[in-house]
Amino acid sequence: MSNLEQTLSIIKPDAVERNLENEIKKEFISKGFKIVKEKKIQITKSEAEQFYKVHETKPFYNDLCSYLSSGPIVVMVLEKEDAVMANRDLMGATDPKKAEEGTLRKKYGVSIDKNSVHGSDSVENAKIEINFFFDN
Ligand code: IDP
Ligand code: MG
Repeated sequence: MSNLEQTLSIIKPDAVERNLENEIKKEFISKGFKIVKEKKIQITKSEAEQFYKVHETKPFYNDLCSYLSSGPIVVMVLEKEDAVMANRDLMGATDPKKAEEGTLRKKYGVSIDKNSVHGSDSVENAKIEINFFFDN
C-alpha cells in the first residue's frame, strides 16, 4: 500500500559553508525524494533552542543550538514513500564515524556535532518540524 510521507531535512551550517548544498540536494533527488519546499535561512539561537527543545537536558544542548544558528542552513520538506525512515537511512548514524558507507553523514559529516544534515525521526515530529519552519 502506498504511504506517501513528508519529512523535514536541514542541510546544516558545516555543509552549506563547504558549498555542499547542490550535491546533497542531488543525493535526495537521485533517491526519489521530491523537494516540495525549501528555503535558505539563518536562524537565531533562541529559534534553535525551540527547534531542539527535546534535547534541552543534554550536555551538548547549548553548543548544538549555537552551532545550528551559526550560519546559513537550507531547510527542506522532502516527500517520498516512507520519507521519514528513508531519509534517516540515507543520512546514516548521528556520528559520521559510525555511519555506513554511502550515507550522507559518512560522505559529508566531519564530526558528531558537524554531521551535515538533520532529518525528522518520526512522522509526528516531521509534522511539528515542518510547521516550525513553514507556516501554512
Ligand atoms: P540525530 O540528528 O541523528 O537525530 P539526535 O540524537 O537527535 O541525532 O541529536 C541531534 C543533534 O545533536 C545531532 O545531529 C548532533 O549534531 C548533535 N549531537 C547528538 N549527540 C551528540 C553528542 O554526544 N555530542 C555532540 N553533539 C551531539
Ligand atoms: Mg534527532
